[in-house]
Amino acid sequence: MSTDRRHWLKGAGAALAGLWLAACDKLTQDPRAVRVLRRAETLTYRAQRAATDRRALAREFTVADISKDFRANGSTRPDSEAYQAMLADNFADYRLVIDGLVEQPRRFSLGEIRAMPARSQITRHDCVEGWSSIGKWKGARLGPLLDLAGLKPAARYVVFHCADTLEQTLDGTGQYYESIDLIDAYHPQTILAYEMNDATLPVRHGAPLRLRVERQLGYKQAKYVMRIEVVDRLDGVDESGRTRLGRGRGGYWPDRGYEWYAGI
Ligand SMILES: Nc1nc2c(c(=O)[nH]1)N[C@H]1C(S)=C(S)[C@@H](COP(=O)(O)O)O[C@H]1N2
Ligand SMILES: [Mo]
Repeated sequence: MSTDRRHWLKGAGAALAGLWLAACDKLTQDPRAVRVLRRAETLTYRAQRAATDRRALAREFTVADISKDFRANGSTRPDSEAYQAMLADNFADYRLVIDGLVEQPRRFSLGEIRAMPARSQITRHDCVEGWSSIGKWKGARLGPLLDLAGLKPAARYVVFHCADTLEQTLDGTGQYYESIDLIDAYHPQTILAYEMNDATLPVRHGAPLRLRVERQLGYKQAKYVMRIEVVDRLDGVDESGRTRLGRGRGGYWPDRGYEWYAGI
């Protein structure tokens, strides 16, 4: 089953279930409707099974397993003036923006994010380049943060816009970004981490906030997250026919040929 179909089922499932309950008495008198409902039931069941796999937790490790030297990869210090200025001020002026397909666009200070429902986890980070490191992460769960903004019904993907430009391109598609679907966004281990190994998240690992989406590979773990945009599609174009998000494949590395869904 396609991911789109799954999103649709997850997003629309609850709403439809409600409608069906309300309309149920009338519908079940119509044999055609009964057939449709039965089919939807099997579909939902299959979607549920697929979604249950996706909801399983990534393996967690113990303090003794934590890597002595967690590697840093990709950008290790965004060079933009805006980032440098925030860093110089210890991120006092940093605000995480949540916008796009939300009822109420929001801006959160680090203090507000630290006051949100948090989770700690010791997990293994696997980079496609062939190395792994185990680290302890603490951060705000993404789901409750999104709920504060309130997803609009059309919401399908959550896009993370980062502070760093990894490649200089004329059209600006060299800026790092990543995206996940709503199943991963609401996964209990999906957090915006502000601590690593019991200390403030270091710059080389993504200060002040980095995504941990533990069921996926390293390049999905967006560092230097500045803005979270909720969208209905990843390949949308603007009036001039230009892709709105990078090159339209949902992430800096997916735009360059890597899988968008990098499950492990
Ligand atoms: N903003 C941003 N996020 C990023 C990257 C990057 O270059 N910029 N590199 C990715 C890759 S390929 C990996 S393996 C991890 C590295 O995270 P680490 O530096 O904490 O090990 O971050 C990912 N997230
Ligand atoms: Mo990576």
